[in-house]
Amino acid sequence: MSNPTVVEYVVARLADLGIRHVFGVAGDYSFPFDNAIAGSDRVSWIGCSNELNAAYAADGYARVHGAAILTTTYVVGEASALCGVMGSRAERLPVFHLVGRPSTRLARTRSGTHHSFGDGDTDRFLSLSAISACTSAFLTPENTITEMERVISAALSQRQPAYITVPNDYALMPVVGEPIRGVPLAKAPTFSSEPRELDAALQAIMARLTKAKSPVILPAITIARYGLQKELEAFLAATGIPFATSGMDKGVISESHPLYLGMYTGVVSTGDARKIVEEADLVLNLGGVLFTELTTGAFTDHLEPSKIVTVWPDHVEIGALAEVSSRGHATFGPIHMRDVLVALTKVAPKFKTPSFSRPTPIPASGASGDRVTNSSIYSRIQQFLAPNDILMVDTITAAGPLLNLLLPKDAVYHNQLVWGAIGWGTPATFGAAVADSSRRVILVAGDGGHQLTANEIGAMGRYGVNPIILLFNNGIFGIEEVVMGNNTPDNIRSFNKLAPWQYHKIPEAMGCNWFCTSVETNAELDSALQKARKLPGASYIEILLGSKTMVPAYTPEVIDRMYQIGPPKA
Ligand SMILES: Cc1ncc(C[n+]2csc(CCOP(=O)(O)OP(=O)(O)O)c2C)c(N)n1
Ligand SMILES: [Mg+2]
Repeated sequence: MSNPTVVEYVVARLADLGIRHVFGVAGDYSFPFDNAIAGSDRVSWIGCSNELNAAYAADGYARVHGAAILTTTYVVGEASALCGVMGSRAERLPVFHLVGRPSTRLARTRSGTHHSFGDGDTDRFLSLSAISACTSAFLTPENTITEMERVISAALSQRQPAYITVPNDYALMPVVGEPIRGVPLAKAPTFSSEPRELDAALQAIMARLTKAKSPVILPAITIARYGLQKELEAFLAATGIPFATSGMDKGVISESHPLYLGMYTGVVSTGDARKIVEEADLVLNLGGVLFTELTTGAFTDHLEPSKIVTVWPDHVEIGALAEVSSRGHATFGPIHMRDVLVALTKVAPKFKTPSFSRPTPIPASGASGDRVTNSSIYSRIQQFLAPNDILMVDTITAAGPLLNLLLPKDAVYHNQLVWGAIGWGTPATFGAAVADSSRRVILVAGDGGHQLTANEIGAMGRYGVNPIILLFNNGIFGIEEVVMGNNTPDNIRSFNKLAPWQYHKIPEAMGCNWFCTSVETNAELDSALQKARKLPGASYIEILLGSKTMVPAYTPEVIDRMYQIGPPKA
């Protein structure tokens, strides 16, 4: 039998990982990829409304499924997808971005083509897509087999996107060499720890652990990205060390875990997390928590660097650099964090878990007949969440307070706290729902963000997914007024006002046969939520907040800490 073509091989090799869907928008330079996908019985084509949405949908799919495929067309498609792909890079999600390009003959003769500046330079934008990913490959029939192994390994090692492009003519030629049949994602090889580095790192960590009296763990979301939740749970069981999460890492393992302290986010931490974390004599940062203004309550965290040991996905860093720098080994690597977790679980001492009060759910608030308020909605979302739910929260006002939710058993929480592009949530919800139809995906979206990407609802109806969408209609870019210090609803800046859409009518206009409603009172919200939970199909609940229901603006001190614009204070 003759070898598959380059595009057939790429699709088959990625399907070996267990990826079953491809999100994209078709286009002539990508027809070879489009046809190979449509012609494959191992993956299904999922057509999105635009490439940005497709990238966000692939991001959502990768969060739930482990990896995703995105395909767009040359320049105009791939450029639209960039913000989404870069978001996946920031949030550590392996998305394989497949793009076709003009044939080598067109490139060689520098013929002017469409999707260009008309100057015959077919590679002008190549580097843009390449740098949005952690690795890239320009395929030829000769290099496809080896290049695919390299980019798959790099993307899975870093849990970040890979950009794969091929000229139209090469795309349809058979690959040269012996095709490789890959293994599913969970078994796919990434990189190996260097044994002596691993040993040295373990010794350094054990030297700290055996001296520690009150250690604490901050697990990062990368633990979930690398599929290491079971390994983390085994480590927790072996050591009895309690853990807290930052906003970016919320729900990395179940919040019903008995060692869960709550959120550690500086002054806005929950439960006893702040006290226990800041009084700990050793902080094990497992997976590399990112300390940004949004994960630390505007930099109000207080962690003495010398107390921190960070197990990054690919290396280990011992906090007090000075202590080991005399030997020149403050960091160790390459080391796979799985190897550290597994090895430490066998040798780490068992600690007496400190007593702490369990984090509590958001308390009930808001009488039935009253108009909804931000806090009455948060308390109802708390009541509404069920075990195993997938909650997606876009970058909106609610994104801060909803970190206080106590997630039911095995419910997970997704946001985009580092990348923070509004509008991500709607297509990402679509992708998550495609990835796992057995779980309920619930989206919390703001009207402003929704106006960027709401057209993906059409695809949700087309492919029959059943999310529950909670749309916060306050008529404005509310959070922007909050971070600008505005407490006066009559004084909204023109650039933060929105066109007054009738959101709950969107699904019907986009061909969806959903339960759609708009609610103004707590009682209406309660009954809409109950109905949505019972219905097997999708629901869309528009919550009419009105632009007068502003949440308290940030104080000048918080704004100053976040943005640090004026001269530093003495
Ligand atoms: C792609 C993108 N554009 C602009 C911004 C700046 N931005 C951050 S939050 C926000 C407002 C979000 O408004 P909405 O979704 O209505 O939620 P609300 O703040 O009203 O709760 C904007 C415009 C952004 N983060 N991302
Ligand atoms: Mg809004």
